[in-house]
Amino acid sequence: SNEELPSTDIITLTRHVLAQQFQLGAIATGDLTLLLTAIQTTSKFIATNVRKARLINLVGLAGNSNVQGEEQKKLDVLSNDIMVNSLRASGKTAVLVSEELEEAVIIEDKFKGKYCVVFDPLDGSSNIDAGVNIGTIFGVYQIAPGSKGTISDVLRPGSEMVAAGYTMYGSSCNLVLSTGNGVNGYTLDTALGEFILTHPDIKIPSRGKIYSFNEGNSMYFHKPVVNYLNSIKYPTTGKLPYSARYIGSMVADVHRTLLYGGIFGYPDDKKSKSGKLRLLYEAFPMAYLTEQAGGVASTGHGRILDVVPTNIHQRCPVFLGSRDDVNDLIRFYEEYE
Ligand code: AHM
Ligand code: MG
Repeated sequence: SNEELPSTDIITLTRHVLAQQFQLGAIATGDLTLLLTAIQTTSKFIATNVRKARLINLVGLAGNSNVQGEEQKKLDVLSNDIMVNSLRASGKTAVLVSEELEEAVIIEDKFKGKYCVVFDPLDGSSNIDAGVNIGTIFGVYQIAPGSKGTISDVLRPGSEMVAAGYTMYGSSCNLVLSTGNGVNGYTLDTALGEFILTHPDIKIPSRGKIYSFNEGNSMYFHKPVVNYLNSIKYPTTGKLPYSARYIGSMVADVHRTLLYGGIFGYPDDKKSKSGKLRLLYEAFPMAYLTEQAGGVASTGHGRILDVVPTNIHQRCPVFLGSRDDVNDLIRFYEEYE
């Protein structure tokens, strides 16, 4: 009969990354695979907490006490703790930068490894209490040769990252990852507790039909952005206008952009001089994934991955997505230069 048999040869994230590392031969020590195993574990742990948040009173403000008198932690604080603990214990990290922590964490010698991880443990905070998609964003650097792991190991352009990705907590839990060799998407099989390769070799369409901006900020936008948005909303020469989609969770908006194409933007404007999104653990990882998927990621004035950070929490304007769409926007910027 035509009945499809279930596959007996599933490709888990660990298997897939290991296979890619094998191809690199001698350079690969398996350390990155182990680091990614730790990151997968944190994503699974955060995913279960996100799912049961309403039931165990994790939403809302931190500082409430539960019946046992223990402090209830907000989901984003909890997610941060989960990541710091797991990444430290992996023995593979030297420096950690989290959106939730003012200072970088320098890992003590006992646990020190050669990777630095920059992350936003739970991005999209305004969406948490409404049950809308949220996610974890991460980027990985390797410490410079001879370095013991200092802040300068993460104040480097995004182009020097060795891996980047995000996990989206939505109707399913999806981990999207690049180790510098294309982009792959994995879906958590909750019964197995494994991320299974479901979206191999993601490529962004060269042009899309969707734009994703917080247009509520329009009165603050600079001219190039205003003119660009008008050009796609009121097209000339018989083209159709673009559709608007804006979730307000970067992970969800970027995920859709990677799969469907189009443009996602969070510009700098008259109110927010550098935009809103953080360079190290929001803009860089998403720009890295976008480029690896064949798209373009720009500040409007240049390539995001070329920006050299001076501060771990600095902000950066972000435009990313389909090659043709982002290049259209860049042309509007060039008119004003
Ligand atoms: P957060 O780190 O406080 O969650 O803010 C980051 C989020 C991004 O996920 C999203 O792209 C953006 O903020 C949305 O901002 P706004 O509500 O201004 O549109
Ligand atoms: Mg954030």
